[in-house]
Amino acid sequence: MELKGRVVKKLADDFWVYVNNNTIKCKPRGSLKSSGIYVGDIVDISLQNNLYVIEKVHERTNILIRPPIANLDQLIIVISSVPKPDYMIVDKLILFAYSYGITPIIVVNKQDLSESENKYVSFSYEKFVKIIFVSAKTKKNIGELKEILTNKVSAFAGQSAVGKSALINMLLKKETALEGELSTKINRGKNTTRHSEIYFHENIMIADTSGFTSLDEKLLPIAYYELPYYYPDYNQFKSECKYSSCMHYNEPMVDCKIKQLVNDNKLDKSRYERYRKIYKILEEKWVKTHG
Ligand SMILES: Nc1nc2c(ncn2[C@@H]2O[C@H](COP(=O)(O)OP(=O)(O)OP(=O)(O)O)[C@@H](O)[C@H]2O)c(=O)[nH]1
Ligand SMILES: [Mg+2]
Ligand SMILES: [Zn+2]
Repeated sequence: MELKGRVVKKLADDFWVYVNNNTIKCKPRGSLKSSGIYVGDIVDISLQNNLYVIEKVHERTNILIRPPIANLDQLIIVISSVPKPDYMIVDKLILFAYSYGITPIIVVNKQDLSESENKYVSFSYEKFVKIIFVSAKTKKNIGELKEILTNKVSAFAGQSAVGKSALINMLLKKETALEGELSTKINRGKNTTRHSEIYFHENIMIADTSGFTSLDEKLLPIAYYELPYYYPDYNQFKSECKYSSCMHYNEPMVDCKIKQLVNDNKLDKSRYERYRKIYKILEEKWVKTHG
């Protein structure tokens, strides 16, 4: 009999598959290469000579190489008032998520300390990204966060010290830091393979993916001319730009609705400035690789 489950941990040739509230240790069937099976994969397993074997890997919705993980549903981008958010990181993480078909969600933590970022975050992002204002300390709105995470595989990302571990440990009911996270920190040398693992509690699944914090924009799988496509806040107005291919970049303001809206403070000016910076970086990268 075949069972369907999700790979939640991988160590060399051993795989741990979560099936019906049990974690079962498996080996891949001879014809399947271990390197072709990722944490996050949905697999069929069957019992063969008292040993569970992975028979088949189901089609993936997405796959990340660094950190190695498949079928990620959501990227939880955590910010806080202290340390102050670097919104460039937020914008890059949103782009990263969209380019892989992962839903970005913004969590504004440490509401007990200050609500100083709430207004800006709402103005700039709430039209296209779900935002949850929480406190890991007082547990404010943790119910809402749990609801969003239920039955999904999510990864947490964001600057250091915003409270990712505090939130994850609370959600997973762990008192100490995640084992996996510690090991990634220790093994952060250049050539070590990144560990990835999915931790779960009830129906919340969290991928330990410490590699997201320092996202390099050069890794964004986007060509500069595709950039406008990944800005839902701009897309809703782009039919009002003179040219359907408007990049909202070199076009003069009379021809670009986005520039006009930014100029009228209807769209966030600083997010637009970051858009220009990212555009420029991607354009330079494109020129370098395409001459
Ligand atoms: N006041 C307050 N402090 C918090 C809250 N959440 C986390 N902290 C504190 O913020 C500090 C950093 O939290 P961590 O969870 O370690 O942050 P992190 O995002 O995991 O940081 P890195 O692992 O370095 O990426 C710790 O001292 C926490 O106790 C919160 O909601 N309110
Ligand atoms: Mg941490
Ligand atoms: Zn335009």
